[in-house]
Amino acid sequence: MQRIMIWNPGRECLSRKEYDAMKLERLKWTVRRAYENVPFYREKFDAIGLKPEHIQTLKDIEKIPYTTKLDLRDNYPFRLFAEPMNKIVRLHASSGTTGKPVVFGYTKHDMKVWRENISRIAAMAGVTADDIAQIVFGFGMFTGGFGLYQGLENMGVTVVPSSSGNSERQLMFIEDFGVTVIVGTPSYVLHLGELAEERALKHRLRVGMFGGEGHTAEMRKQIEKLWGIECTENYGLTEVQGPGVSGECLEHDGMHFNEDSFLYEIIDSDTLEVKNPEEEGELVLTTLTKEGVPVLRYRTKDITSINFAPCRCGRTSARMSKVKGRSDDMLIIKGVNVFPSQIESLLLGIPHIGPHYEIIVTRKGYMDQLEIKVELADSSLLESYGELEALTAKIREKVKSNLLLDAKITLAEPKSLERYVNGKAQRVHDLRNQ
Ligand code: DLL
Repeated sequence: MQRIMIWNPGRECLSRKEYDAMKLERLKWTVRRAYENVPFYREKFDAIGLKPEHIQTLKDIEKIPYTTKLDLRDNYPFRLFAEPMNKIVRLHASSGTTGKPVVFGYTKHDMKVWRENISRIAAMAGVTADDIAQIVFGFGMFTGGFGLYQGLENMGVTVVPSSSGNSERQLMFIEDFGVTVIVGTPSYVLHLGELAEERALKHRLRVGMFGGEGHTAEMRKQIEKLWGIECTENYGLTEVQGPGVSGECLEHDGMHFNEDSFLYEIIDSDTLEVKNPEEEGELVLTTLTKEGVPVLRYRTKDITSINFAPCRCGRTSARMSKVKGRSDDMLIIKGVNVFPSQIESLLLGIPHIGPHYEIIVTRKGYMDQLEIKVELADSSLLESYGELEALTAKIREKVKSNLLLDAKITLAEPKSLERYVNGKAQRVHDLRNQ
């Protein structure tokens, strides 16, 4: 078996006690800086009579109010910065499509930590300096492209920063450069895999590092089959850094947190109470080293749970489970709670249909209507009306028996449903409030 390196054993293999001590010290530092340098936090603290010195244990974090996306937006562009602009070396912005984005600044030290965090997750995926990695995440204000690039380069990996789009060129590089690692959103890598198969592309890819969006086990199987690679997944968000918050090792049993950089909590999205982190709930993150924009108790809306058991890979850092969905992605259709990932799981098990779909929810009078547009895997079925009917009925039945919802199923021609923003697939269209 290939020997996989742990990038920084001194940080990835601590005892729980050592992690907690380090986290407390860093939390105190972060809280004090946020209070002293960011009026938004000072006002929030003052409103409830909270002072930085009231944070004496990790549990004391519960005294601090949550921070939401709206809070961040209200402080556009730089009001959350804890350092003057001459200490900021990079700006990134969240990828919201409407209204003002949220802007984040990184100091030189923040960039160093970020590079380190990415190097760790890449090593988890089995990437080494011998690899050639093609990054098909968008490069720009999105943190995906630049975030992964700097950490891979830091390891000595040969980086091909091809960014997203222009699929034919992507395939040419993969083949001609002997690329061994592909880094991008799972939906885009799947799309490239379909094109590669059509062209019988010869390649040396062996590892996929995915992130920026979730993917189901079924989708992973399809990608592995198409490319013949081992898939790993990474999690992160612009609000606390970008990619590098957590990453999956080759044991494939959750994503290891960079615990020295981020403090995690799990809360109930409705009652806002802190839960046992091993139970499923909304992830709340606090930065522990961030100088540019420290963030306290940010509600990510991502639904996950934490596993503290040491991993077979040798790391002891806690792992988060695959993100089940976002609490604000959860659709309530005719009273039934549905995560898009549940629909994806159902669809990907059905032969003849491709991995691309759209979920459209509308309202007629008081009644919710669910439509699922599903792309056919190939055009051969288009010639037989009977087969199309049978396939539609099959999908409808599967949705009905699993989700107890009657959906209108529309089959779409192959390759008619692709839409990406920063390489992330846009799949859910909830039109009920329009
Ligand atoms: O997507 C950062 C990133 C880039 C992570 C590349 C990993 C790789 P944002 O654009 O701010 O940042 O989007 C963050 O994307 O709150 C999740 O809802 C979702 N997300 C990111 N990674 C995963 C994942 C980047 N592995 C938002 N599984 C997060 C599920 C993910 N959802």
